[in-house]
Amino acid sequence: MTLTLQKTVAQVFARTPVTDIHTHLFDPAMGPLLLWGIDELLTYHYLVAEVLRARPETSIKAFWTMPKPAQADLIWQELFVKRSPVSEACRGVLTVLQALGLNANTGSLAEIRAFFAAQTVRGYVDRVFKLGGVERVYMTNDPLHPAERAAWEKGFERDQRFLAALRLDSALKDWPASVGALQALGYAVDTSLSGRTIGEVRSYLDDWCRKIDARYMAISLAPDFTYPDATNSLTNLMVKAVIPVARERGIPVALMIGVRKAVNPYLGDAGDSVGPADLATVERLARDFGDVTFMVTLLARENMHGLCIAARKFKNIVPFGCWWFLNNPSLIREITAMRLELLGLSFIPQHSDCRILDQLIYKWTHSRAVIGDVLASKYDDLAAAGRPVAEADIRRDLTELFDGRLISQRPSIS
Ligand code: HDL
Ligand code: ZN
Repeated sequence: MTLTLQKTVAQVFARTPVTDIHTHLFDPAMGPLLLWGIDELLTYHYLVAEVLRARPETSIKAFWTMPKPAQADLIWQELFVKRSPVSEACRGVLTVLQALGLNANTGSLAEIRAFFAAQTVRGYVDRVFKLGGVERVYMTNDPLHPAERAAWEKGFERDQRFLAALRLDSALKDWPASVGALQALGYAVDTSLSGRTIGEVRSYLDDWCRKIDARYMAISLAPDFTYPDATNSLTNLMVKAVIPVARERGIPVALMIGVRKAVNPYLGDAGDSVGPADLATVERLARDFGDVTFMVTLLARENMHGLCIAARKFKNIVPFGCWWFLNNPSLIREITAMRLELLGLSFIPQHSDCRILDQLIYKWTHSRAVIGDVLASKYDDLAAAGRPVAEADIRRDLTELFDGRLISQRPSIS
């Protein structure tokens, strides 16, 4: 690869702001729901799993009873001081500190904590968005989460950089577990999926999509999620409530498939694992609901090629991101090359999945480096085939890949 081309792509990409279509961040007006700072960074559930591997004699229960700063101190000592922080989650913390001009070669977090104590959330949001080259992010919004619902019901002036996505896991995934919570919100659902219940679930979806201005609805699904399946409550709720509301509102449904929840329940958010999804289910949904856009991200590496093929068969499938356990340089490289080769530019290469604001800096710095490199190699191939790209082409392509436009596409049914 010619260095100038790789350098040119990197320079153009650095100046191309991204739309981050899946995060767990919150509008700063929603208060403590937005996590930021070194103690949150270090106690990210990825690093909790890693510190317990470094110190297997540590009782997981004892770890969770430690105050968060003490957890952070332990993680810093075990993963960053006593060992080389080679994991992607560790390297990410270093990238953030470096971007902020903070010294990571220290055994004490005191100076770093002092820096964060001196920040205001609004000023820090601006700084992180700038350092990460991020224009806007999509939140993961769950009205059944009491603290989040309280913020929405109290009302606040929206920061236009934080768009909403209605997350459906708590309302639908373990039906009828959520019936009480939905009833408490005034929706006359019952445990059966009677016509009235379906209608009330559709009202819940419609009411909250409107209230938060949801740009898509999302749900994570187990590997064995199947469609059709007349006997399965979740499948019926997806088909009879979620998809019709998505069609009426003209918004996509994001299917996030392959999560095996709480395989180690003691680990909390770090306790989920992975399994291969059924791609035929994704294809049948896209086939039967051709006028609805399905944003699809899968958790198993072995599903990545099949997802590209499914997207070639159905234009209303939009693969997005290298999700969670796939969000590592070696896999981002493999997946992005596969997608460019099979889908051209008709996919969304990445989302950050950030839970902590500061992570926008590292997740996008690391992803830009790898994705830019892969794209440059494809441009190299074009030059070798007599079709060199100009800087304007690179800027146009990167904007198309990262401005989130595919979320707004409206596929015709045939
Ligand atoms: O379900 C999801 O949206 C996942 O991204 C989970 O939140 C997961 O715990 C995570 O944070 N992955 O990065
Ligand atoms: Zn997520």
